[in-house]
Amino acid sequence: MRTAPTILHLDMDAFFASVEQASKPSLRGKAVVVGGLGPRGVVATASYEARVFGVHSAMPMGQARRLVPNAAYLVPRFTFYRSISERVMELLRALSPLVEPLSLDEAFVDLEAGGVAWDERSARLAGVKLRADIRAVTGLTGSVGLAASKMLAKIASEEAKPDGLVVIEPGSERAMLGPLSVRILPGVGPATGDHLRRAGITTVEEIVEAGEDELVRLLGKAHGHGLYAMALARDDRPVVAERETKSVSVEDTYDVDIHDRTRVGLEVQRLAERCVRRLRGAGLSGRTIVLKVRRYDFSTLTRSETLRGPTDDPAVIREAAGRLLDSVDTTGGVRLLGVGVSGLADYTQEDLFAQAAGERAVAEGPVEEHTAAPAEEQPASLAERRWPAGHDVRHAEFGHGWVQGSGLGRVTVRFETPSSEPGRVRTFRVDDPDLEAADPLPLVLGGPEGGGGVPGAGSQAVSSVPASLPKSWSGSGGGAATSRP
Ligand code: TTP
Ligand code: MG
Ligand code: MG
Repeated sequence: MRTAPTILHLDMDAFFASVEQASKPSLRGKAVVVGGLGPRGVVATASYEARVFGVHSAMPMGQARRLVPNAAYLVPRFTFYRSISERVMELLRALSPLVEPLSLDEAFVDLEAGGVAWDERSARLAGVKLRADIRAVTGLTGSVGLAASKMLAKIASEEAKPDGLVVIEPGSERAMLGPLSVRILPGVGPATGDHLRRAGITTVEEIVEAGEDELVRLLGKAHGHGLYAMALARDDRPVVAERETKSVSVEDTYDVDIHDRTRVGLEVQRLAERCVRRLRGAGLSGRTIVLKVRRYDFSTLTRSETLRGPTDDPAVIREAAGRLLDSVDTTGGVRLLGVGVSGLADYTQEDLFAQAAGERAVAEGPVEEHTAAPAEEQPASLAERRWPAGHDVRHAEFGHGWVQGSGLGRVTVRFETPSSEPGRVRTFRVDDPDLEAADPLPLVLGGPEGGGGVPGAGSQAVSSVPASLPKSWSGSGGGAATSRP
């Protein structure tokens, strides 16, 4: 194990909820709950103001509403969160080539490998600067942990929450871990925790006292062994750059070029289904669908379409691949076809999924509604679906605002922007011709590229290009089925 606290763990504070508060001045300092508003909805996250009342991730939405009836209840805006996450990850990649993202709001960084830190002082300075940069670029706060191992860096960032920085000095690890609950160790969930408790082990210290043999006897060889090492603060796991799977794709080369357009269409559908099986097998979903076509003359092109949220729905992916094929000229025949999904996510929570599908249906307009998730996964009313709570709108006369609520043929909008004072509320008919859906505004004015805080991939992802149009397309030359280097 290294001797300086040069592994950094960053985790953004109340990420989705903080983004919403930064977007909506009237919600700052208030209880905000982001999650599925449908009947099976669960909380994705809650602002710290709402957590005081006991609301937490994965809690049924109904329970949250009973605990904090006055909170703002908002539908997640994955595309926007992802664009902000991208900006944060860029800042991390500027520190080191070894950045290991764990989720949208969380990553390990090996500062030593980046040459930006070699001892406690330089590591602390890098952490302080990172937090300031994140604030400047995104307007949000993230908490930083610094330690000599991944396990301890993550524990440190947890301790630092919210809006803080904690360094665990090498040498102090054992003393620090000792009195903590066994649940702090990676791999100790409720079940293992219970199992250990029944054996009289509740703290990390007690694991060490019980000894390795006892741990192996209780939990089996692999788990017992690993856990004992963690309890002794022995953790040599390296920071691994990027996740390995950036896209999931399948392709077929044909012995004889396919000329028949119907047959090409069927092959694409078949490949889409195979691709979904792989995607699901890996427990992933993705938001960019890629079609690859190699023509008779070996010219190869890829076309892609980016949905508003990640999906693993075969119907959605088949349809997207079909639409992409519509824009490709295959006269002369094709030798190879491929279908891939990139922009991978591991939101496996079905409910958030349904929300993402809802988001997409809104983006594509009512005509496409049949492509969304099954009816029972949809929020209650059409109005709620067309005007999801929390989403941005624009009114011809009153300007930019967001949906505070809708129902009974009405939609209530609060008119404010990230840089304005808290705004006023007005109510309209849901079919008011002056009201239209809008893209989120940058959270920070005057970002590095001059335009705003969320440029680059972000502003593209939330640009006014309809979600159903191809986002990118590259000409000949064997384009890879990934959207990002
Ligand atoms: P977390 O980092 O676990 O939580 P958080 O950022 O909201 O709060 P904090 O880190 O300050 O404790 O998750 C990051 C985001 O991932 C979160 O804002 C929403 C989403 N999420 C879900 O959608 N479902 C979940 O069950 C969890 C835990 C998170
Ligand atoms: Mg977080
Ligand atoms: Mg996190």
